[in-house]
Amino acid sequence: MATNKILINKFRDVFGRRPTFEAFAPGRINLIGDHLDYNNCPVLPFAVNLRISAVFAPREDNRICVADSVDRRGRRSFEAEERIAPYETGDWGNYPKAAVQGVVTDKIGERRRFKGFDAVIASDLPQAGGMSSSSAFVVLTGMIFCAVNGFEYPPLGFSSLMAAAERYVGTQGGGMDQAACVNGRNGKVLKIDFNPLCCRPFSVPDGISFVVADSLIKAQKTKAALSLYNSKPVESRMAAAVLNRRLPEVLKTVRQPFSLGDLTAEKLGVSDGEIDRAVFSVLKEGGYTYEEAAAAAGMSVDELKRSRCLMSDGTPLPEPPEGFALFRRVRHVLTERRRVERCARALEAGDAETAGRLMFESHASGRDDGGFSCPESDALTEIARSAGALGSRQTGAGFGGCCVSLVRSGEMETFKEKLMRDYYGTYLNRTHPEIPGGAKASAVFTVVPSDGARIRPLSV
Ligand code: NG1
Repeated sequence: MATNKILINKFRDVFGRRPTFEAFAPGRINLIGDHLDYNNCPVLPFAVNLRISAVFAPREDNRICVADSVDRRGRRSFEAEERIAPYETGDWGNYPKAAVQGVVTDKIGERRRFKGFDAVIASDLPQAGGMSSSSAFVVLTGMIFCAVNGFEYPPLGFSSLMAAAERYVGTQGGGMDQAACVNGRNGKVLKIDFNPLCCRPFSVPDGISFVVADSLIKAQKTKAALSLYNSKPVESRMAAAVLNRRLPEVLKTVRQPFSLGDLTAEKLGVSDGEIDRAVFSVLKEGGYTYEEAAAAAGMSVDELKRSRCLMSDGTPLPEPPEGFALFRRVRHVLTERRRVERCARALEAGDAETAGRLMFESHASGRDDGGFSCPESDALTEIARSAGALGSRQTGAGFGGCCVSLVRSGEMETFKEKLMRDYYGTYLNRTHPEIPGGAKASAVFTVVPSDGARIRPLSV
């Protein structure tokens, strides 16, 4: 990571003046509960000690200029105005644009003119690694834009604003990343609930460490990767449409309209077993065609596509040859939310073994029912298991990226060595000989739960 001094010097070179503030926004690890947030189900992430940092100074006009500290990514410059046109899909400049557009849209009723800023940024987060470098960047630039304009939001309000703002880049995510980035607390894991958003920090048992291992399989947020991610929220919405029509026939306590996150024993006043029996009696196990899903939801195909199935480019999700796996997607959501609750209780009670076992089960659910794993993450978590991890799972959006393992602190060094040998040495060399050795050398590291995003004046 570039030190502040490097960032300050770079700022002087690029903008010909001194920066006046510094800021950072952390990435996050999700311990358990992926592809749940957009279904309003709880998740268990924490902000990490890796982050995007910036030094910045306000400008008198409405221009935002962001430069990368190492010139690798160049600079982006745009104006804060009512409608900010995006760069091409996948361009990093869309993240600050997303943040600024989000705040401008929220404030345009009370203010027509906005102040911009100059900033130099640096990141030590793995890119496309499932550690939310994109949301950290959105939160960072959103926070700077608010600061230079004197806008103040409460932390949960700002988290929700940034979650909605990030959809500008084309992802249909649910808000976990921005909430973890803003509300992170040193030494604490966050239990995050949605609708309404609530972040509860709690301590983790002594003597365990969180080890991250990057599978080195990258799911860049290109158009294809966006579609891969967005297919999951779309399938969830389709499943919810079918269940809204069919579930009340067999479960009398359900109140429409409901999301998958409303299907809990607490809300419905029945047991988990009864919910499962009802849900899986009305969903068929095989794939659905559009016609079948529309008929089950009591809609025309057109209405289903328009109301539930649109991707970020406005076209409906293409029907997979094997059909939409609604049964398995719902099974992932229902079982994973229970694992999240149990894992939170286990960690709070100091029971790392149970928490770890739930992480392994969670990975299997993401692989078999969620459909967002990949062979490399599967191999990596199995190698972590045989290297002594209490638990291990792919974290974040999936299709590659990082795995997080729960490891007894005293066993960390041997654990890391085994991972280096068996995954990066043997497995990856055989399956991906094109991945350079340098990337492998820095792919395993320990993370600690850390504070959320902050701004401070720079001392002169
Ligand atoms: P990452 O791993 O940061 O791309 C994405 C979504 C989250 C959540 C996870 C899966 C965005 C910005 N982030 O995270 O909301 O759905 O996948 O749990 O869309």
